[in-house]
Amino acid sequence: MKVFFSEDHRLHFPQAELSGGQFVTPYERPSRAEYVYQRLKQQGLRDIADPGACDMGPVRAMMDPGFLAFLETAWDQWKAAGCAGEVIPAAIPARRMQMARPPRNIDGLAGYYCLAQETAITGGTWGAALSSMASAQAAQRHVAAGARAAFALCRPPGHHATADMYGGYCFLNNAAVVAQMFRDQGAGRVAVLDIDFHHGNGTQDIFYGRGDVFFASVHGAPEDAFPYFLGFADETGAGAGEGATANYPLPPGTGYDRWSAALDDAIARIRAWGAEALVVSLGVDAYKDDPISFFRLDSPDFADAGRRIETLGLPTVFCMEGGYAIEAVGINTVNVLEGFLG
Ligand code: Q9C
Ligand code: ZN
Repeated sequence: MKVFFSEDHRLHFPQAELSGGQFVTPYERPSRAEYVYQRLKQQGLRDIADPGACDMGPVRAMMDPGFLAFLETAWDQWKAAGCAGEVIPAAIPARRMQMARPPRNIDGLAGYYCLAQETAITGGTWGAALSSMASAQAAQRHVAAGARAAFALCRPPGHHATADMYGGYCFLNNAAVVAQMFRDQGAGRVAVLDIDFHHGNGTQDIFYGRGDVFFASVHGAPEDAFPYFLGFADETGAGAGEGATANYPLPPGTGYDRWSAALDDAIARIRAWGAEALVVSLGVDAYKDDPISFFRLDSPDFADAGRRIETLGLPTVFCMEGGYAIEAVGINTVNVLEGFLG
């Protein structure tokens, strides 16, 4: 399976993540990608290519222009305003502030585009986010050209980002752009299967009202897990998208039996729906030793999950999302790909 990976992910390495009222070294750190890269090579998945530049066309077509301009200039504006640290806004529009409009002040503007304050922006964030998107797009083009599957080793991840919000370590929604690229190239129906521990709120939001992209997510129940406010089982899509969203929220302590039953149901729904291409949001934070998650999957379970996903028989783009048990991230990610390859 061909892999796309850009070293430019290293441009994004904030010092600060707001966690438990303290600033800690971010869980989402460059070594995550390095461990996946090393494991790929170790296991003989050596066909690894730099993706080249991001194609801004599909990004601009999907994302809010003000949001993109914000991401590109946030660091410079923050510094120009005399702020000493990394971009972390204090105020976010909350209940009954739906009329919010983008303010001029950069602290207010960052809050306007932010959905969670753990995620800092630095001078390298925009470049890294573009390089992550570039890997996803290159993987999509490779599959569109006839390959059965490809793996985009995306960092930073994307599935929490909406068309106009960043957070949850995500800035640009790679999986959503890949799904749309399949549509633009003629696939009638595309599915996104999100197996990251966290609900893919951004991807869900982007496609919620649409009947042409199915979104399925297996994740920690929102009562107990980030992003807290989305991912309930009764979110099933709206309007033309009614029935094209499927959420499988699962409780703390969930092991592979229950998790894989949810995965099987998601796979059956995607099969019955008639998807012609598949995008997998591949997070491995469902792992038992993940430091910020509460499922109990073991490393061999990820290979079994890959086998099950393969049974769909679809052209498949894997986009890397989360996974924070640093050394196991490589093993678990590559296990999914190896399970898929059989
Ligand atoms: N104190 C992804 O897996 N909450 N994002 C962290 C740590 C945010 C996860 C809590 C988790 C975001 C792509
Ligand atoms: Zn996650």
